[in-house]
Amino acid sequence: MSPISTKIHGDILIVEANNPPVNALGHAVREGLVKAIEAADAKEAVKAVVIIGLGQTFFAGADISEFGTPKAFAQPVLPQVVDIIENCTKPVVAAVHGTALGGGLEVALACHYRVAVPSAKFGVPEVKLGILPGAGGTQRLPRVAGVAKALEMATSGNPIGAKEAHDIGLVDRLIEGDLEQHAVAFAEEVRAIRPLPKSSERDDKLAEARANPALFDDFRKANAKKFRGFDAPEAVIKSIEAAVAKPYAEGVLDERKLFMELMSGTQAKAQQYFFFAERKAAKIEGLPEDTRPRDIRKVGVIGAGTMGGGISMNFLSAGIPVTIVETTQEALDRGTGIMLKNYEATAAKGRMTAEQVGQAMALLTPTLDLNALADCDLIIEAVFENMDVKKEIFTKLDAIARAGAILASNTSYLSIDEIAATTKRPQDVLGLHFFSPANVMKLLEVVRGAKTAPDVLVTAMQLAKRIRKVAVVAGVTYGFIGNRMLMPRQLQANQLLLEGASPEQIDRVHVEFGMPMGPFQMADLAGVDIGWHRDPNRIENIRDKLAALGRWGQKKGAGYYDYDEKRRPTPSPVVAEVIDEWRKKTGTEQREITDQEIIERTLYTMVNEGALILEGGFAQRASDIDVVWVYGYGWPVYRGGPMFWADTEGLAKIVEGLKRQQPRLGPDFRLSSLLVSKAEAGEKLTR
Ligand code: TC6
Repeated sequence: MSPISTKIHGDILIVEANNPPVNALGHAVREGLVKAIEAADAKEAVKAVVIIGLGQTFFAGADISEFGTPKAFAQPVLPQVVDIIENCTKPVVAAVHGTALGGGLEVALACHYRVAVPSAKFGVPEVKLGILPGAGGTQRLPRVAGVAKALEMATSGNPIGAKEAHDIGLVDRLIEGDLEQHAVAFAEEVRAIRPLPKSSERDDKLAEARANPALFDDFRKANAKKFRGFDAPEAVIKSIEAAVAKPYAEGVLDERKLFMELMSGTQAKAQQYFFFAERKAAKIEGLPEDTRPRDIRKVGVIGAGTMGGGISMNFLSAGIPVTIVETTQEALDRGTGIMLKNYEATAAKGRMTAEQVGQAMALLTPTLDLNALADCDLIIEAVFENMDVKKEIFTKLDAIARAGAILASNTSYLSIDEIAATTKRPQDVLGLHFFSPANVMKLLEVVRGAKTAPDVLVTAMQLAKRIRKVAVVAGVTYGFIGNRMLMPRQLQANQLLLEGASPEQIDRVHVEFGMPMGPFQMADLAGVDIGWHRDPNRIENIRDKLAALGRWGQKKGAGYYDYDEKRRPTPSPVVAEVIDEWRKKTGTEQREITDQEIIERTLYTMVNEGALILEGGFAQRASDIDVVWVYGYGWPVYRGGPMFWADTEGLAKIVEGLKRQQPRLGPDFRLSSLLVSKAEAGEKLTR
């Protein structure tokens, strides 16, 4: 049965799309749309057309699962579909609810009119998939919404709301009440108007940009940092430039060429892979199908430090009450004060109203009494990393928490099984590892203990979605997925310093690779003193020495780099001296280190660690590891994640590099047999 059906209301043809879950514009939908428009053209009795989506949304875009398959190019392709719609001899009205995204917005732009419910959203998220709106979107959107708005929407991929869309002329009428009924009434109003308004023929909104072509370079400069490394934003800009500089018929050809170039590139493949990786991460293999989540109405957080405060904010922002516990009034006041300040800073940026800040803070109950957690459905411990302290807390919680409450630890490294064993309810215990700053970072590692109950896991995954996190399930292994993979990278980076590389060189290689910062920049940001034993007489490595010298990173104006008052780094002669001293002390011979060696020793070893994690069953799938690294550590999404990147590099090349470097990788290095066997079989990690 075709996902497109039609019905007649008076002399208006209603074209309904029914392709759950998001009415993606797969081949059958495209075919159905063309047939419906052709029928409208052919039937004398039809005076206008309304296109509407059944279910939760208008068309949310092209069908991404068709990309890379022959279906994506099966006729009619979307550029043909939108032209057929625009060239319909009867007025066509797009009736939008949910999201008109990507190809969906391109369909709406090709319609002669657009009406929408106030909750509808409009966007061109293609850039997030490494491509551009390739069905006339870069040509029609600037003509309808203006060049500046089109640039912003198409390079960010972020949608705008219906009200804004209405204000800028993208939507002709906002509909309160029944969408179909009002869209039909609208179609009746406009049925006789000729000539039909065609987006591709509009010129008025291009005039400003034609008078000021420098706006494109200004836009490039203003966003250079954000676009660094990505191919798609520049192609989007070029394509919109063509819309301004050339007639429509030529502009679409430029758009097509740029689209095809992007689509055949590695970045598009990586970003499209990542789209599905993110959604797959939410699925847990092997759970009984009838597993139902537990009800979470109230959350308790132990510890009002940076982590505890940030974790609490997630729940407060989602409207879930939080009881936060500290050991002293001073710490409690400091913690809640910082939370309020963070909310106020968000409000100052216009992302929250003062009223919303008040509402969030009103849901917070600060207390010094652990017993106040007795009525919480979920309790998250967020105190410092010390197993004894954590065990003591969980023993107390076991006595306080109500039956069925979920007990979680925010530990970054420690064994959830050991923690769970201190309670009489290990089935209710799991790890919820948030990343700092916890109110901002999207990643949540959900650590599944040996005895964690299925419904506890399902609850955590559902709750993550409620607080807008991307959750990945990890097994109990030191450092879980993310931090475990960070360890070989850090070990090799430190060793490379001794062998002749500088912090600047190692960081540069990582930044050029696309990471937001290198290992030493990260250490300076997080604090060189983190995890330091604080004994100035016990100097075991370069980091200890820097910490003992008070070079604790950015906060002290000195770490692996020197910092000026604006926190701009410069290479430090003191650090160079410390490294030199340490080289002599350890008798390490200095040699020239190539950038390639840095990649092999810091990134290939991470890939190997990822493969060991898979081998040990500590991650469900390779793509989960990629989700951790993109959302938790800023791995460039245009490289897909470490596992996808390894596949694009070729596993044989990775194994060969690791074997070549093996003599330098230290006594604890173990080559993953999974990696080796996949390399030998010519297989991939992500498949
Ligand atoms: C484009 O249009 C290019 C045009 C140029 C042509 C020349 N295709 O996210 P959810 C699936 S590019 C296929 O969990 P939500 C998704 O995998 C496209 N599948 O739901 C998931 O499947 P599962 C531009 C899709 O309510 C299920 O639907 N458009 C697509 O949280 C539910 O998804 C976009 O980039 C798709 N386009 O959010 C929009 N979209 O259940 C991408 C979703 O098997 N989509 N699925 O795991 C979204 O941003 C969101 O899905 C949403 C709904 C906001 C529409």
